[in-house]
Amino acid sequence: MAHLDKNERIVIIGAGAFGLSTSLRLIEEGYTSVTVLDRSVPPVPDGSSNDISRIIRFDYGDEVYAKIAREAYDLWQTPEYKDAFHQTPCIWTSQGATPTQPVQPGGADYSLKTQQVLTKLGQEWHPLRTVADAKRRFPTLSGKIDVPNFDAFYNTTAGWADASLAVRQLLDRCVASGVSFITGPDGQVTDFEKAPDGTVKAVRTANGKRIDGDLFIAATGAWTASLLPSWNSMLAAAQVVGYLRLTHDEVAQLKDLPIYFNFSTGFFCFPPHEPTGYLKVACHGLGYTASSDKAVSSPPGMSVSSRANFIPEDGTKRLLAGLNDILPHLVSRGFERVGLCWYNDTPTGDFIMDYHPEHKNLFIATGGSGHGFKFLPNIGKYIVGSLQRKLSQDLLQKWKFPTEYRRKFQEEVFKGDGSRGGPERRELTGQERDTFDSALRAASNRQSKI
Ligand SMILES: *[C@@H]1O[C@H](CO)[C@@H](O)[C@H](O)[C@H]1NC(C)=O
Ligand SMILES: CC(=O)N[C@H]1CO[C@H](CO)[C@@H](O)[C@@H]1O
Repeated sequence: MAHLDKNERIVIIGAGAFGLSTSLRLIEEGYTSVTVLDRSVPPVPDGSSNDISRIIRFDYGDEVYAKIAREAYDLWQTPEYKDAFHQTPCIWTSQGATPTQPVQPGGADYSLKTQQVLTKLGQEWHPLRTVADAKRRFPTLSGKIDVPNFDAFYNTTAGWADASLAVRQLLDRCVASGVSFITGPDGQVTDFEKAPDGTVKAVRTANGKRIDGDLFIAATGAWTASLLPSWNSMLAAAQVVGYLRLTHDEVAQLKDLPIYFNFSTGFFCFPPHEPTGYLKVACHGLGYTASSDKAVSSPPGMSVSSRANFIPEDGTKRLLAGLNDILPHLVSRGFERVGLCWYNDTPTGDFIMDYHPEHKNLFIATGGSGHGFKFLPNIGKYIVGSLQRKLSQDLLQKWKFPTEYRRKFQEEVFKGDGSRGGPERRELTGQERDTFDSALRAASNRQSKI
């Protein structure tokens, strides 16, 4: 399928960062028939390419991502993206080993690797060797940050993006360039229609329609494994997010708060989001799964109009513990709103951008693993490069559809890239699922009354 005719009918399923970025790139390269399907108009409310903020950084323990993230970082400052981008220092903290406690996974090791990669790429970074150093440089960190063997580094060349604004603006550019969109039940793909040799002929949608195509690109994020055979190469896992209401004065007082990332627990926070007055905190950990009857984890609920106001109780505790380290005076306020953000994790944390091994005209573009959004401005270039098999062998290999996990157990497979801190991944309990479902219903009702 690597030699694509410019007039082939290309159908992209999913209007998140991967799908939108790909659609625009295809049009820019002269493809004439590009249609994007989704069950909602982007930014899709419960997709991970949404929300008030996403970290934009190029601090990575992996050279490939560090380089393309640097490239993306520069693009975030161009006219097409800069309205949604805010430069802010980003501080990465971790806790070294102590005589009684070995280094935690996702802790100092990953931090050290990241520092080495930055140095190798000639990128500047600044160590913060003590808590006192950190607090001197960032006086808004008012908590005790009481941790043995504190270690941290920062660079001011980082920031955050207003994700929903960035997606809305990219959508406008896609529409203006000639990408077609089908949303709502007409665009909600439920199934693939295949020929006996595995070639995909069409997709079927929630209202029974079918949409034909020559090439299909599944950019379906956390929903992918429930839609097509994924060979145990991806896992939908939910991360906790909390939004704390700040007063006008507090927004001003905290405006210089850095992005603070605790490698040991995965806790991180953003500076205040002025338009909403929210302080957002979250965890980048191993997350929670919600297994369906098909025995794959997938976000519960389809076609929701807003995110459910629910996270498990242990998630709330982790968010508040993280907040207590840096801004203890806000802990008692609690969160006005919480939510789950569904990552599509891969075994190594690498994206999957490759043809499906059993369906030669089905291309898979997903596996963001919680670090994909920052590549909104340039991921489409790499996805299209992979579609055309024009990327270097190294990159094609890095992003290939992994077939080696097919017969393995989930627990052996999803170990990630070493950047995740905090407790083991766990399945949501029955009771948590029920609470989640009622929160979803409440969210939908609230929306439909407006
Ligand atoms: C990371 O989080 C844990 C748990 O909240 C805390 O004990 C530790 O002090 C934090 N480390 C830093 C550097 O904030
Ligand atoms: C102040 C600061 O940290 N700035 C540096 C961060 O890294 C970039 C990229 O190497 C440098 O250009 C900045 O000077």
